[in-house]
Amino acid sequence: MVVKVYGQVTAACPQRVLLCLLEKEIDFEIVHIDLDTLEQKRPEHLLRQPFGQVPAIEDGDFKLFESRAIARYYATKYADQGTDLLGKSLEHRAVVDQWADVEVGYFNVLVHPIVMNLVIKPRLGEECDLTEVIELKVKLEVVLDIYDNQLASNRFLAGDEFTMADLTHMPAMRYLMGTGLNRIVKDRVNMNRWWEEVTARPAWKKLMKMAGFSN
Ligand SMILES: N[C@@H](CCC(=O)N[C@@H](CS)C(=O)NCC(=O)O)C(=O)O
Repeated sequence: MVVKVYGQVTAACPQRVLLCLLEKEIDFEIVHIDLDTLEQKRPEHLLRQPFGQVPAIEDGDFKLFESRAIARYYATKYADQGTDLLGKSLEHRAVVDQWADVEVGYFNVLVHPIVMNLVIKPRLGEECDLTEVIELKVKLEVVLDIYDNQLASNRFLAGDEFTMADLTHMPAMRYLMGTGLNRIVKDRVNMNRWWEEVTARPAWKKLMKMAGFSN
């Protein structure tokens, strides 16, 4: 059964799902939901994602929304196929979950409004709140210091292997790297080394090609 992913391939949250499917070598089909024309708010899409956002998936009769829940579902369902994203022991899985939760609680809460201000609002002709961006950047630097410290003694966020902890950060991180704030990653030696390594992965390269991005 081919997984149907409803979303826009250039948007960060659908990319989290697509990257997981690519790492897991799962066949999928993208059903384009056009964010520019607010297709995500139409009644037929609200049946798939009641909050009017992307992504959502359909896999036979099974339907699911929320990019992180979808990614975890496929990482678990196809645990023995493609890249193991979950961790090899109960403790390793707990550490993977810990860093994946850090993405939601400490990283995305700062990066999402930064990207909204610096990338999305200008695209929509809306004004960017630079004061807010400066405040968020200060807070993000503190978070990235902790990441850099973690990556000083770990090849990846949750240890020696690439896992969901790394994957889940990548789409929003790419948007951040496309802004004028990218030095906050590049100037942190371990983070920069990590970013170069994770973006060299074949699944990421495939995703970038699908999205029409250079990297
Ligand atoms: N927590 C949701 C967030 C979904 C989300 O923010 N999607 C964005 C694209 S990355 C979206 O649909 N934006 C258009 C909108 O909010 O109308 C998830 O991870 O799936």
